[in-house]
Formats: sequence, C-alpha cells, structure tokens
Amino acid sequence: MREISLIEGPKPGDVEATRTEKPAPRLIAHLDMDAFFASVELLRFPQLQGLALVVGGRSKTIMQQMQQLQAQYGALESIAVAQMPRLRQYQGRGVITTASYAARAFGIGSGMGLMKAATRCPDAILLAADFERYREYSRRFKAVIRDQGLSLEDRGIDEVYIDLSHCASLEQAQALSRQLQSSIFEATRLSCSIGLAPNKLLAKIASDLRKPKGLSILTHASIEEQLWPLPVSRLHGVGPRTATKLLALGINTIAELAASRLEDLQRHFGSSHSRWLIDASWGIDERPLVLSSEPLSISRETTLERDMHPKQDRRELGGIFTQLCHQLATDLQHKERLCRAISVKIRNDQFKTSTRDVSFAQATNDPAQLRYWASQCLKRFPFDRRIRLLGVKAAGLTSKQLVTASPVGPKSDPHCEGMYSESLVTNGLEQSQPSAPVQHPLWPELEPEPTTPEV
Ligand code: DCP
Ligand code: MG
Repeated sequence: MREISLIEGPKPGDVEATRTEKPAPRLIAHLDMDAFFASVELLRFPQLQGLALVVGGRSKTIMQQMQQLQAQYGALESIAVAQMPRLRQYQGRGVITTASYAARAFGIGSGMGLMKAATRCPDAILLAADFERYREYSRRFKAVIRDQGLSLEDRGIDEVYIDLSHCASLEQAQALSRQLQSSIFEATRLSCSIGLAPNKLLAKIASDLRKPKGLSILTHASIEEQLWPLPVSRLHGVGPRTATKLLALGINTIAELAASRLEDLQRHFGSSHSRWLIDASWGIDERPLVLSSEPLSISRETTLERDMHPKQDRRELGGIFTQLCHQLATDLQHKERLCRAISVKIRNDQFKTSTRDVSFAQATNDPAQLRYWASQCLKRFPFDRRIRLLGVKAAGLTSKQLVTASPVGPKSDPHCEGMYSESLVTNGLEQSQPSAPVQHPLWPELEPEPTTPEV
C-alpha cells in the first residue's frame, strides 16, 4: 500500500516565499457526471445511444413535435429515430446546454449557438432541455454520496468535491471512488468521472482527464507530465479574457505560465491575480471545501450476487437483510446518530426499484429495532419478481443522546406506531405513489420479529 503523500513535489522558487506554513495533507475528489443532461435523456430515449445528440433550446416547435411523436408511438423509447427532431430544423437563438460525446466529435459543445452547431452536425438529434428532470437526477446522485456518510461541497447540478482525506492510502481512495461510481450507476444508471488530488484545483482538472467513467489521479509529482502540457484555459478560474491576454503574452500552456515571472505578470494582471496564476500553474491551491450540512440519511445496500427469488431464496435473503440492518446500526453508532425513519429499497430483475418507508417517534440506532422497522416495510412489498438489489436507509437523523428505551416495544406503544409511505422508482427516478400497504406471506417469515425489541 502506498501512503498518501500528495503535498510533496516541485515548487517554484518565487512562489515558495508566498507560502507561510505547510498545510496538513488532504485528499480531495472532484466528481463530475458524464455528459449529464444528454445522459439523462438517453435513459428515456435509449434508441439514441451512441448517436449525435444535442440538448438545448426551448423551441416550441421542437417540443410540440416530440409531444406529437409521443402520442403517435405511445412510449418515448418506441419513437423511431428517423422521426425525431434534428439540429438542422432549428431556427432561433438558443444555445447547446450539452452534447453527447458522439456529437462533440463534430466540434460542437456546451454554450455554442444551436444554429452554428447545425452547420457542423446538421443531423444531430435535438432535444429540449428538461431542467426539472436533471435536477431530480442531480439530487439522486448527490444523495448516494451523502448516504455513504461522505462530506461534500456541492458545486452545481452535476459536480461535487468530496473530502477523502480520511482514507489511509491513495489506493483506498481509489477503491472508494470506484465504489462510488458503481453505487451512483446502480442508483441512477448514469456514469461519472472522478479526479483525485491534494486540492480542489487539481481534482477538478483530474476529473476531466479521462471521461467518461474515468478515475484519474493528479499529484504534485505528476504536474510536469499531466498539468503543464494543458492549455491555461484548463485552470478553473482562467476565463476566456485572461486566456486571451496570456496568449498575447506568448503564454499558451500551463508550463509556460509556470515558467513566467511574477513581476512580468503583475504588469498585466495585478498583484493577487498574478500570484494566483503562478500558484495555480504549480498546482497550489489551499481553498478549503465548503461542506454541505449534515448527512440527511445513511444507507446500506447490496447488489446480490445473483437475482434471488423472494420465496425460494427466503432464508439467504433474510440473512442478507439482517446483515444490512446491523451494518446500518453500526454506521449510525459510529457517527453517533439516531434515526426516526427507515426505508427499504428493492430493485427487481427488471431494474424497477420500489421503496417502502416507515417513520417512528422513538429515535434509535439499535440493530434489533432497525431490523424490526425494516421488516415492517418489507411486509408491504408485492414481491412479484426476483430481486436484484436490497437496501436499507436510516433517515430523520438526530445526534441527540439515545433516549432511554421504552419498556414496551414499537408494536404495543401507540407513540411508536409507524407512519408508512412508499414509492416506485422507474429507471432510477423516484415518484411518490400513495397506496395501501400490501401484506405478503413470504418475507415476514424471514426472521422472528421482536415484539419488544432489545435495547
Ligand atoms: N450546462 C449548461 N450550459 C453550459 C454548460 C453546461 O447548461 N454552458 C449544463 C449541461 C451539462 C451540465 O451543465 O450537462 C454539466 O456541465 P459539464 O460541463 O459537466 O458538461 P457535461 O456533464 O455535459 O459533460 P462532461 O462529460 O464533459 O462533464
Ligand atoms: Mg459533467
């Protein structure tokens, strides 16, 4: 195992003087979703996979055309590709919000006018942006990260910084990152790329080095090889105006910026901006993460080795379920949190995900109580198909001291009676669905339920 030592590395002589003390080593991940809006659209238009696709504009004509096609074909995924709106049909001043990687190969991308893009790739499919949907997926991928108890800085709809400084080695951070990528994919069917580095500046550059599904490491030791060949515009903070001014000074790459003299830059950019430019070119950035508030929930889930039958594999499923509840209890105890709600998630062999929730008055982190409430949720699933994924989530978190256990268990204590709800998730997008609890004869038998949970 290689220990993390990301702070060490080459330092510019003239910048050294500006640094007063050596900060504690950090390990920061920047996670960025791949072709985010386009990828969300591909979930409902799988027939467009691999094709040049552009999301942008709110053209009424395009939106009406899609509505008519939907009415004609019934389902979005059944619409014939040949019938779908094309970039060349677009008239107006709208811009591209994002383009699929296939479309980017034609030299089009975010921020470009749609009509200009049409001259480069007239046959690209054009879809109107559906921000509400993108926001929903944004919430979902961030929830996966928070649910793992990780601290993050929310940087907008498709990117976050995550503090991984607690990882004992770079290898451990890499493994955690890969695991995050799979959990996000499991939850949303969307891929993301992650950059690992000692600071935000380098992590942001790293996440973009190998897209899609990339995992890249950028340390001070590899600055010369990985950072310096890049154009100055790749430094987050060097906008088009600064880049143009630098170019006029003969500074095109980050290496050229790193080799420039502070006094020379100061004549054009002012003192602090010049200092920042030199620091950035040497990968120096000590900005702290601006962390979001406490995690709202903590969850444990597992994708089963094979799709399991709710009845035939009852015993095995019961064991896995109990283990998940116990792991969840341990997570809560480590974080000194209690929960007031439990939710169980089941994804079936057709990727349909359903959840059932229960909330209760007496906060707990006791494994038997968590198992009890989770099994109450379990009883309300229909279990009509094999199971692919099983998950348990604790929500309504509180850091208060454990309330002294009630002598009576949840079943007989009216104040502990659960409030139930459920939802259906299709293709990863959750929709509330009020419905009566479904009693099922199979799963309640998995394990004897405690009438008075042990505390
Ligand atoms: N976006 C936008 N207008 C822009 C740039 C982006 O509306 N000028 C939106 C659409 C993108 C999302 O923000 O899908 C995220 O932006 P990114 O820069 O991360 O681009 P993508 O996620 O689309 O692609 P990549 O895989 O390069 O991250
Ligand atoms: Mg992105």
